Parts: sequence; C-alpha cells; structure tokens
Amino acid sequence: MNKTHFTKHLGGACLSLMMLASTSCKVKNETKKEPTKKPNILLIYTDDLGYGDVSCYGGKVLKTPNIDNIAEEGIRFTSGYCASATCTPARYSMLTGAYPWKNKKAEILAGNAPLLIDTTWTTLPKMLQHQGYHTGVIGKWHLGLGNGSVDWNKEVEPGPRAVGFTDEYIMAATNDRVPCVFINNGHVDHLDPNDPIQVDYQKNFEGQPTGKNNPEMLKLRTTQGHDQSIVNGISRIGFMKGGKSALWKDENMADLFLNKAKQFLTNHKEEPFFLYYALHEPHVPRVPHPRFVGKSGLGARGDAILEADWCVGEIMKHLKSLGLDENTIVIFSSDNGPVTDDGYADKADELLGDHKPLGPLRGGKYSLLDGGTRVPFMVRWTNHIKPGVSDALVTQTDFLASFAHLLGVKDVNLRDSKNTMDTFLGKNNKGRDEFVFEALGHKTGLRKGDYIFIPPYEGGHYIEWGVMNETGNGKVDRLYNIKEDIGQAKNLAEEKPELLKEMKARYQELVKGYK
Ligand code: NG6
Ligand code: CA
Repeated sequence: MNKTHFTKHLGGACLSLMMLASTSCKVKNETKKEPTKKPNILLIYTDDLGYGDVSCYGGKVLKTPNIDNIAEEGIRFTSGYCASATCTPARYSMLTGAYPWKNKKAEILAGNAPLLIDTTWTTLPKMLQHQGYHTGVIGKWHLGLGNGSVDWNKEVEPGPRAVGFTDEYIMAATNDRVPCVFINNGHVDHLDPNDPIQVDYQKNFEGQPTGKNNPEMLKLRTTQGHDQSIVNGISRIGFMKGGKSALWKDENMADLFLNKAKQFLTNHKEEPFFLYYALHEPHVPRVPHPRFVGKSGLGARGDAILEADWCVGEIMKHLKSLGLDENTIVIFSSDNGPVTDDGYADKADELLGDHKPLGPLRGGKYSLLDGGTRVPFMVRWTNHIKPGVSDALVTQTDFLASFAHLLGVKDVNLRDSKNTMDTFLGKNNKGRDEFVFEALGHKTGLRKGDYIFIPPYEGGHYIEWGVMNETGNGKVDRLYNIKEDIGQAKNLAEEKPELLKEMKARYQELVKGYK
C-alpha cells in the first residue's frame, strides 16, 4: 500500500469513528462533505479451522491464498482467541461478550435445543441494529432455537431475529445434527406442508432407517456416534422424519451459503450492514462440492478447507465489485481449534501427510491446551489499517465492546467484553491483559501476558470418543511461557513457584463463584 495514502487516512479524526466521514478524509481539500458513514462489518467465521490450517500461519502443504489475502491486506493476529474449544460456547461469547463458563447451558447443543441467548441482552448484532445496521446471519447457528419444543412446520422462533439479527438463513445446529434443513427468517426453506418435519433426539420414528441399522445405505461411514437418521446418504446425530423437499445436500451447502451472503451484500450495499457469514467447513461431515474433491491431496478435510478458502475469495470479490471494500471491516476467524477424526471415516488422519492443522500448537478442538482456542484471527480495513502482524492478545469476546467503542455507544452492558479496537485497527499492540479460556465441559485456564495457567482436571488424556486431541487434563498445576514455548512442552510450575502462585490466585479470583 502507498504509505502517504495510508498515513493520510490514519490522521486522528479519520479514525475517531464518531466522525466516519470517510469521503471527506480521503480528499482533504474537498469542501463538500458527504454524510458520515458507519463502516460495514463482514465477519467470516469458519467451523473447526485450526491455527495451522491457514497457510499464512506457516502451513506449507495446504494453500489458502484467499484467506491469506485478508491477512496480507490487514492485521494477522498470532494470539487471537475464541472463547471456548467448542462451537456453541465460542459463538455465544462472541455474540454476547459474556464468558461462556458463566452459563452452564452454554455447551454443544442438540439441534432441537432452545435458544441459548437471553433475548433481553444487548448482543453484538442488537447493538449494531440499534445503530442503524442491517444485521444478517448466514450459515451455522448452533445457539438454539425456540423455547424447548420447536414445531419445525411453523415459525421457528425465538431465534437469531430475537437476539439482534434482521435476517437469518441458517442451519439450526451443525452439519452432523438434525434437522438437516435451512431456516429462512423463521421458516424451513422449501418445506412442503404435506410432508411435515419431525425431530427427536431420544427415539427414532417408526420405519425410518438409521446409520446403525442400515450401514449399507451410507456413502460415508462413521467412526463414532453419528449413526442415527440418514440424510443425503450420511447418518447424523438425532432423528428426523419428513421434510423431503427441504433436506440439504451437503455438496451444495457452501455454494448456497455463499450465494445467500453475496445477495445480502448486494441487497444492503447502501446501508451500514453487519454480516455474520458462518461457514460450515471444515466441520464433519466433510462433503465438499465435487469440484473440490481431490484438490488438496489431503482428503475431504483438506478439500473442505480449499472450498472454504474459495468462498472467502468469492465473497471478497463480490464486496469489491459493489464498491464496498473501503468502508467494510472484514474479520476472519474460527470457532475452535482443529480436529481430524471427529466421527466420520473420511481418512482425515491417514491423509494428513505433512500438514499440521494445529501448526506449532498443542491440543486441538475440545482441549484446554492452546490449540483448543487459539485460532486464525485477522482484521482488514482498506485504507484504515496498516497491514502487519500482531502478537497482542485479542479475543472474539471483545467484538462487542470494541465495536460499541468504535461507534460511540456507551450505555451497553459489555459483560466480559473489553474494548481492544485500537489493537484490532493496529493503532497499538496492547490487546487485553488476560483471558479465561474454556474447554469442553466448562473447564477453564488463564492466559495472562505471555503465560498460561491450567489447573488440575480429572479425566483422560485424550478426548473420550477416540480422536487423538489431547484434553489438557492433568493431575497437577500447569504453567507455560507461551511466547517461548508455543508448543506447551515445558511445565514451569515447579521452576517458577512465585509466578504460579500469582497466576493461580488471579485465575481463582476471576472464576470465583463459577467453579
Ligand atoms: C460432538 C460430535 C462431533 C461434533 C461436536 C460439535 C460425536 C461423537 N461427536 O459431540 O462430531 O459434532 O460434537 O462440534 O458425536 S462443534 O464444532 O459444533 O462444537
Ligand atoms: Ca466448531
């Protein structure tokens, strides 16, 4: 980027976004000032994408040029965190600003679980909506829908629209959970009223095949669980019946979400918008479109990542074609760390070769170790952010406070969210001081400065359903210097008793009443 151009844009007032007169900042001598414009926000969020899955984080085998581009044109954070090592709590925290371990219900939800977010709370989308933003969620939701007994044949609510989204086009939970349909502003898309949908997580519907009883019907075998209702030749978690015309085809899901996301940008190009584009890749079942099959050489997991990378490129192209590039903040991240075998026999481990989904980190999805919650994390804002790399501690929990600050919103309950907007915009390298991260089962640990403290936890060393991710459980206190020892190889607890005491005391203070 042209340096003078950049400096001009960084000039104090231009970034004090109370006065977002982007046009008048651009041409200093211009007399006619355009009305102030709030920046659009495009949040691109992947599912189970690891720190090492993105080539700009050092991966050499799998190339993700489009995701890398966002980093090249923005700031790549090397210590960016989601709040939890699983999806629901991480997304809950990102949208509410609350620590997920403060809410016992914030855990991997079934597809028929009730809405998790309190509808009286000011969430990130609700705060933005109050600021005149058109807010949309497209893709994976997994934060519950309804009040506990959803009738999928009627309006499905409360859901995203009750917590601040103006528009929704979502899958209820995950691509491995029923119901395998999309919900378009409260209504199952393409549902034939003569073929109603029924969903149950306890018992099957009479006469319906399952992965367990009818493995001959499967195009993808399972390794753990996922042996209930069969949709598109793949058995899922949970039972469903009916809704044939509404059932998804996994192969087309990426194109569908992408087209919906592009349409959203086109429709709302004149207003400030917030689009939460929640891709389903590379979560299981990994069934990319045939044009990506075999392209990575790493099997379905790698192919699914290439598909996601392509989608990122397409949405960015579209953003630019609409002339929205300069006034849109683009964020890219993931909801938790990576996993290879997560329940389907897609050879994710066998075909990994030299690719390292975790990069240099230890742990992975579900884990208390850093690879559970330290994820790809980048922020791009053309002509406002000086491209670079930052090792500041930043988290998705802080989007609420940071965007509230950017827009000058004061009267919001920020919960655990901290304003780190200046770090997101590259104006400083401070980030936040400390963060209590979470792993499966509401287990927690503390990152503070360059150190990580993990208390003892009972339970196995590896995730119980057989995948090779380390849980991070252990019998003793753990203390790591994450800057010098990114792979958490050396427990410094005995070597640094004073620091251990300090970290432990601070951790206990922060989680008091919740443990
Ligand atoms: C686990 C599933 C896993 C995945 C995960 C949720 C089994 C054996 N494993 O229970 O496949 O669906 O839940 O993933 O059923 S997440 O990214 O949405 O948190
Ligand atoms: Ca996930």
